[in-house]
Amino acid sequence: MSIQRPHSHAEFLHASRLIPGGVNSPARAFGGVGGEPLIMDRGEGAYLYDIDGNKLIDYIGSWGPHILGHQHPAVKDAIRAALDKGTSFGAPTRAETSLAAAVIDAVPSMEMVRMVNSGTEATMSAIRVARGFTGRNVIIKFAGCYHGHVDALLVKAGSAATTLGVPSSPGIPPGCTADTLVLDYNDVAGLEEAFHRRGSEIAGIILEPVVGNMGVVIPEPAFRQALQDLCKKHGALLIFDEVMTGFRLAYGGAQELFGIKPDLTTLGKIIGGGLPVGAYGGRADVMHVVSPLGPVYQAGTLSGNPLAMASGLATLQELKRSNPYPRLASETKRLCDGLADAARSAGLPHQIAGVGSMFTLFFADQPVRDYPTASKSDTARFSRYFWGMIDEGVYLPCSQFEANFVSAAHTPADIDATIAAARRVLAKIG
Ligand code: KE4
Repeated sequence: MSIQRPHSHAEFLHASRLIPGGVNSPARAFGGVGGEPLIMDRGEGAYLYDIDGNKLIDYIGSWGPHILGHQHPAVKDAIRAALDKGTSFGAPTRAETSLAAAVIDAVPSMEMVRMVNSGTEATMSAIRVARGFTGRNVIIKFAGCYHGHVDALLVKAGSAATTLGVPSSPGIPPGCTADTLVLDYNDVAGLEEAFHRRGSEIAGIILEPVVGNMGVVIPEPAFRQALQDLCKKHGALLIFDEVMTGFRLAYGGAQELFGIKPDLTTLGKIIGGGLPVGAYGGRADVMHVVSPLGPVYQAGTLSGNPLAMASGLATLQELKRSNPYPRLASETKRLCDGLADAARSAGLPHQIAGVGSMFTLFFADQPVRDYPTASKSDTARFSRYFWGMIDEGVYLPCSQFEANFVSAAHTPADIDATIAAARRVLAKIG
């Protein structure tokens, strides 16, 4: 039964006359699946409600922030209390120190941290700090990883850049990316060759320690070891972009799962609890180059905004108090097993990749370990799956090249309903 969405259609036409593509971020544009986005009215727990009154089980969670679900009471209460003091002062507040302390407590590799307003600002700042600290220019990134819309990193980028077919964006002068070296994820030989040829020029490597932005791709052990060994040998900095994985895969992020201490880490999403926050930090000696302590400039009018700090701190405190991670992992695995069984029963080639509460169902007949293998996925079949699930009341990321997120608000009944819906949809999409 197709869900009816006349109000979304009218509102989207109106928005499209005022905002490019009718959206404030192309990831929401449904470009990869065709059709028009649903216009949302509100979120409650594991559910979104669109302006036509349709209720959907939400596996986007605002693209990661809502690990506790929408409108968690503790988060709302914290924002309300902060609001009663004002919204922004342009001066230091205790809230900023409190969130910094919570982040540093959770992520042992982070001895100092600077708050910014988005993941993009965090990664942009982190590569500037790496270049300023080492005095070198080259940054290595991996095809399919997405680190926000930073000029130097919008090269073979994942997420909506890939979804919409523009992984390397126009409008970026060659000089901005001349020092960006793009390799394939999990390619140890390629990494060794790059360091053999240009090791003395490499300021750092930035990567998603578990990729979400080409769909979920997991780093192989040899690749994880090579990253650390080569950076140490050549004096380059290892930068974990944990904007998505931070506080998602574990309270200490992917680096806690893998037992790796990167030199710098970027964060976002969950540390804002749904309000705009990004952060970068790491070794104290590296962070000492950051202005006003050192010469590497980085600033922001609303960085450390009190409302956002309150929202992020309440989120981290609730995660630490409730420790949802074991249940998130077991329920996500149950969901992935159910989806795999449904795809198998339907005779559809598929790969499932899941870590913690992040997962992707790829319509691919080979394991997905990098951008070339991810790109072989059947995106037309994904589109039929996506719309079939929408009609079943299940809201998935609108691209094959994104991660799905399970929240602490998803109930066992929600997981059961999602598996049952997938079984019906996959049986008929062909
Ligand atoms: P933002 O600037 O969107 O806050 O963060 C950029 C970013 C950096 N690093 C990683 C690993 C990320 O996943 C992101 C943003 N993720 C996308 C979803 N895949 C955000 C969705 C959007 O662009 O609207």
